[in-house]
Amino acid sequence: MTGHEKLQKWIDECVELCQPDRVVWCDGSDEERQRLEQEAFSTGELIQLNQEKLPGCVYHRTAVNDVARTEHLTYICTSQKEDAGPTNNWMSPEEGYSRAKNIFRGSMRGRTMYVIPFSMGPVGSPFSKIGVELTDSIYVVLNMRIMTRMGKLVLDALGDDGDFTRALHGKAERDINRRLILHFPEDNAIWSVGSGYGGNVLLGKKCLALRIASYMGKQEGWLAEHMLIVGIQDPQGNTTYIAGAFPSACGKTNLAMLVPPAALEAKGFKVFTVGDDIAWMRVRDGRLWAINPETGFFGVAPGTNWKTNPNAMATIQSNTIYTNVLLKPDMTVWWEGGDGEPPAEGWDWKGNYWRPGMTDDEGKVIPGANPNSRFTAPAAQCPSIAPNWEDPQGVPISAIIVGGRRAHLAPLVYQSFNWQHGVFVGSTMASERTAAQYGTLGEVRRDPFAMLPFCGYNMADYFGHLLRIGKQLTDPPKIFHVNWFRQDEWGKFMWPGFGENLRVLDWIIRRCHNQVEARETPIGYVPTPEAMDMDGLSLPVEVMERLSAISPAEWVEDLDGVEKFFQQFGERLPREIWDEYRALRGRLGGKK
Ligand code: O2Y
Ligand code: MN
Repeated sequence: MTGHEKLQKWIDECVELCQPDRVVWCDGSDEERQRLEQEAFSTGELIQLNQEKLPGCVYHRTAVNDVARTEHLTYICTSQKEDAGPTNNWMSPEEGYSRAKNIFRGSMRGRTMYVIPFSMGPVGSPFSKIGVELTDSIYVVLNMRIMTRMGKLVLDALGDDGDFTRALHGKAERDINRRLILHFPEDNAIWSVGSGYGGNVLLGKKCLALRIASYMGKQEGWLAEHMLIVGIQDPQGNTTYIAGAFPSACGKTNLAMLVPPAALEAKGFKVFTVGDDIAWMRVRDGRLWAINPETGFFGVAPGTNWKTNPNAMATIQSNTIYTNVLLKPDMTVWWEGGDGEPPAEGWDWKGNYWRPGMTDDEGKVIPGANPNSRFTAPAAQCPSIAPNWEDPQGVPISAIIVGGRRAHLAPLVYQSFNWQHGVFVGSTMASERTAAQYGTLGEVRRDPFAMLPFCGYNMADYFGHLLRIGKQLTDPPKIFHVNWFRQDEWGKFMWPGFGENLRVLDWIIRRCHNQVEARETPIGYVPTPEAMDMDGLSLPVEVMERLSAISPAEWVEDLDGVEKFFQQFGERLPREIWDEYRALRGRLGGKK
């Protein structure tokens, strides 16, 4: 099927290992999609949804033990343990291959192995990378079709000797005790076995576009980041691009598809979505340019509705794969935090008959949709998609925003003093766990640049790489920290809500263009109370002041946690990061 000898040899080896009954090369055509869907309908792997109400949409349920990424089974397999670093699970490549082979061996008997050539980034763009995923899952093929450019055009671009990431996936028994998600950055390879869901199996996404690509970026001098990309057009018609790093479950998709508040829309502001999860960035002419390497959104369904994210809702009305949501009797779908009243009955994400308020043996209410249920939808269908979202040269980034969920401490927004200080701010990024997340409520999880689960090498080296990239930039993006989640003494959110965030982005943009003053504090620059455009929003000045207030005592206490986090990297942590740490302590009056 291919003149690419290395590719053919690798496929032969995988066939020998997994023993599929047949091998099918995916061409990416619509005829192929229809054929695979029909086959999946006949086996029950997919259910066809109501084609009048949701044209082109299908439904899938995963195994009950297979509903989210499994970080504890995710490994970076480098020859030296230190190269994976203290924040990654590590296994030697020998052990990784050997343990995974034991699970893969013969696991595709009676099944088909699909060959998916895919490109992360527009085919032919200087940013792009090619991968080939082998999988025994039609669900994976159909998701990859939405999330990546795939098929014949990619195989043609690969030619007879192009480089590619070897990505092998097998469902095996989908037994959590026989599940491994392994990355071999030194071999440009990914092996994922024992799962059929999401980030574990759509190997172009978290595995390639973040873990393997971050390693490639360090070797080749570019950045693979867990960041959304959004363009804001001001009333004069100028568009400024912002990249934003937020931990999972902090509203990245909603921010990427923001609808301007009415008063700002009336002035002529527009928001354009470039990407909602991953940014690949390169230095050109002293600036940082970014592409979204994906072509779809793999978004969380619960909480998404026509009020919280109308652009996402419009996107998912057709050609969408719904996973683990509630199935209604009219063959449409519903989820908690979706639109309208819960349906009177339906089938829950486990396939059981469901009525609202039903309880389990422990008396807990049974949700219709899994909290991590998803939609996979084409980016091109998003009403706010930027006209240039597929520009092979990328878009120029003027600001990078980072942020987590902090009830106290962090102000609504602050600007770092410069790139080096901004890298420090990103490296101290943290989020408090919510009730929806595994772990202790309120516990602070350090998640530098939201890359903790996704950096394919030692995070200390990652900070060093960011610092080096900064030295190549004559016009670097300004780095900001935001916190939409600050609470008052009664536990009430002080910022009125997600829909108003464009006011903060507008201040950030005006800072980038030196159009607005700010107040200098020990942690960085914060807005003066009158600096933000508050037209159409009545927020008392005292609240704005409290949103920007800084408590040096709280910051000094937080620095103790930062110090502990940094200490695990030992000698490998760049000196500049410790310099920034000490400088901040000094500015706060809390010298050690
Ligand atoms: O649970 C999964 O497998 C999906 S995780 C995910 C999906 C889309 C975008 N981001 C994430 C994430 O965990 O950051
Ligand atoms: Mn993500």
